[in-house]
Amino acid sequence: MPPMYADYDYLIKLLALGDSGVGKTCFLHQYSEGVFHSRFISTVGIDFREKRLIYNSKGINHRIHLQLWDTAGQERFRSLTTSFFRDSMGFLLFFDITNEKSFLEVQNWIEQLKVHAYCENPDIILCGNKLDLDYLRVVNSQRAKTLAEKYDVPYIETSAYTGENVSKAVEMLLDRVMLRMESLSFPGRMLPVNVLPIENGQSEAPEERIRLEHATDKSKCNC
Ligand SMILES: Nc1nc2c(ncn2[C@@H]2O[C@H](COP(=O)(O)OP(=O)(O)O)[C@@H](O)[C@H]2O)c(=O)[nH]1
Ligand SMILES: [Mg+2]
Repeated sequence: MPPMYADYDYLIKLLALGDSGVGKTCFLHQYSEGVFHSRFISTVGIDFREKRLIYNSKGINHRIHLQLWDTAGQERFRSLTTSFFRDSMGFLLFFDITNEKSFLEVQNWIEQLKVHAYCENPDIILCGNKLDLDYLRVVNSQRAKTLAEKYDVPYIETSAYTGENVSKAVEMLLDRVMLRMESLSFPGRMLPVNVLPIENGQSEAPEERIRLEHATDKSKCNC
């Protein structure tokens, strides 16, 4: 059989986490489609969204195939198993700035990630979502920043409704994931600079994909 080549350089899988109702599905939809659906219902069986990016690192363009995995309702039952965390290279951890409980649960989500993700110190961005509802805010920014500092993760406030900081949050995570990838692949080389979306979709991804499996292998993580 002739070899098949991927039309991208990196397949990056990111996972959205956090309590039910914090806006994960809306966020991913806003990021991939650029629109907000107040009553968005995921198609059964499709629990990830995809996007192509050109990631420029030290003058070199890398073609990124981004997969953004949604937890599609399982978070309600606290039944997210290792398989869900295992293959993800980075995590968008959400709470709702208008919902105290969702913020209190952040610690539990981080503890779960530490146990089940590719390493004890996985790449996470903490996202305080629903920034457009600032007038209903119950979690002030400083509290969230203090928690984020405790776990040494960046904190950003987003709105899946207006789109504010949605791309920025994903790019922040991608920067960290790529930095880890590159430090594992080529120690000491290449620092990411910026991320540009590809306007038009490309041909269908072939079966054989370039994966950076080593980055999801706990034994080889350098954290
Ligand atoms: N105002 C506002 N509502 C949001 C935002 N994100 C999500 N929602 C609403 O919050 C509810 C839960 O959103 P959803 O994406 O299903 O949350 P999930 O359970 O975490 O996937 C829905 O009614 C959304 O319309 C946001 O940024 N601003
Ligand atoms: Mg959802």
